[in-house]
Amino acid sequence: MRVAAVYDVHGNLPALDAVLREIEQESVDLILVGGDIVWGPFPRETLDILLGLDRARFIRGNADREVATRLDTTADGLEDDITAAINIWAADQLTEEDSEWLSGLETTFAAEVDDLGEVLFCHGSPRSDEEVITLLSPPERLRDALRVRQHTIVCGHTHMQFQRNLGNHYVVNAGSVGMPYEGRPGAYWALLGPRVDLRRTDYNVDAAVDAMERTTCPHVQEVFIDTILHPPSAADVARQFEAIALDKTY
Ligand SMILES: [Mn+2]
Repeated sequence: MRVAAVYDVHGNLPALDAVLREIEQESVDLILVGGDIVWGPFPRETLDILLGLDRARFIRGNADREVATRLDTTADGLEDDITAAINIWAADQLTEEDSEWLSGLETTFAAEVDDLGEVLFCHGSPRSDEEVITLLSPPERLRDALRVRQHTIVCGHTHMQFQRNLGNHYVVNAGSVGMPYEGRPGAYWALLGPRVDLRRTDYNVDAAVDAMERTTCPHVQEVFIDTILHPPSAADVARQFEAIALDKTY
């Protein structure tokens, strides 16, 4: 099987459209949507496009869970007003049914991929939709997290592409379609089978910015527009995530 891994779209419809057009040129058997679908400026349209695909399978990201449960700052563990405002706004764009569907998604998915064998797809790590795996993660921190039978694990969540050995596993980060931390604009995803092919698709970022400005999404400028125009570098973000991960348990 040949799988397109489409992660962390974050409601960036123009970026998703460009990636899906490119996927049409490849003969893929499955589009694996790796979570963090709706937390972004076009939740409704993004979900509709993805639900209309045949051959798509979905796993849930932390942001989908937070939108679906309308997580705000009155809940434990969320202190960030901006995230909360976007959670509530995105939830308001969806139906009750959509939220139930998002909440009920599985958190991992396994598929037999050409030449790679059985590959495990997850959002953060196999055991948590929030655990970070980055370019810089030390293998010891992830020893327990990666205790699964599959050799190859595909993740996302940290919005940076890589492929690296971690302990006895080969870990691929598919990158982010809608909100990459790659130092360079574009829509990032991965094609698996027979090789691991980390892909970057160009799209019209200026047109996407114009469309985002016309939404009522709160904090759209600082959270989404600034990020897609001027993505931070993977190395800088990896250092920040690794510092935070030192104090967390999953
Ligand atoms: Mn995430």
